[in-house]
Amino acid sequence: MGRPLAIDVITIFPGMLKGFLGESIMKRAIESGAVVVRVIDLRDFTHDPHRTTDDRPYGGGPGMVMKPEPLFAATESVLTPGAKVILMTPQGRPFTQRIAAELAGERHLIFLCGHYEGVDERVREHLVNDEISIGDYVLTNGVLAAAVVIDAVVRLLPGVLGCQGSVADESFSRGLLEYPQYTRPAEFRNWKVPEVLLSGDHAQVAKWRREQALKRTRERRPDLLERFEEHRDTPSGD
Ligand code: JDE
Repeated sequence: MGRPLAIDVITIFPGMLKGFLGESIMKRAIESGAVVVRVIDLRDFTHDPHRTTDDRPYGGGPGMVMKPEPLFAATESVLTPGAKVILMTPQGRPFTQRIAAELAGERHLIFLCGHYEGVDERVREHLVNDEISIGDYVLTNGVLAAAVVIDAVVRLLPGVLGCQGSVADESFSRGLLEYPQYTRPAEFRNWKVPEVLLSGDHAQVAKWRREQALKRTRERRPDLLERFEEHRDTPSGD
């Protein structure tokens, strides 16, 4: 096994990550030491009786803004040289498989999970060094967005998926959608598995799968196909 990836998640909803971290591949990745995850309660870095993490915006207007002091104190309590401090926000760079691979090569990731209308701009300017969006929609807070990114990154760490070799083989890693998959039985309610998959002819199977992946990508995600044709030799989903 290589060096472990350290991940800190700073949030006012630490409980929202407990189920995610305690199940399936994420649980095994933690048990195996491939990743070390700490969940930090932002309220532990407040000093007032109400444990306040947000306040009204200067200049007026609706909604609340996350205060800088608790976010700086919580981050600085875990900061290491070279750590990547990531803010989850709809304004960030759109998350892709390529960014997942990039983050899987880091040593220490610190996720700041925004809430309300956003965070004080000084957090962005002087604390954060990356901003990531998981898509064009608004969540009530960034912790589920951080969980999505962590999931995509941890499965890429050496040893986490076992010997399936499935990461490199995924057609999405090559910029296409997956081909259709079938398992037994060969006939179910009169619906038959395509004959070629039962033929044992590996070259024909590979050809069929390539065609199906291209057809599916053309129908559902022509945007991916354009990029696939532009950079046929770049090994990533971006
Ligand atoms: C992350 N895609 C969506 C939401 C927000 C109006 C209301 C709320 C740091 O600032 C944030 C963070 C979040 C939570 O994350 C997401 C998300 N990827 O929603 C807001 C923005 N406008 C602000």
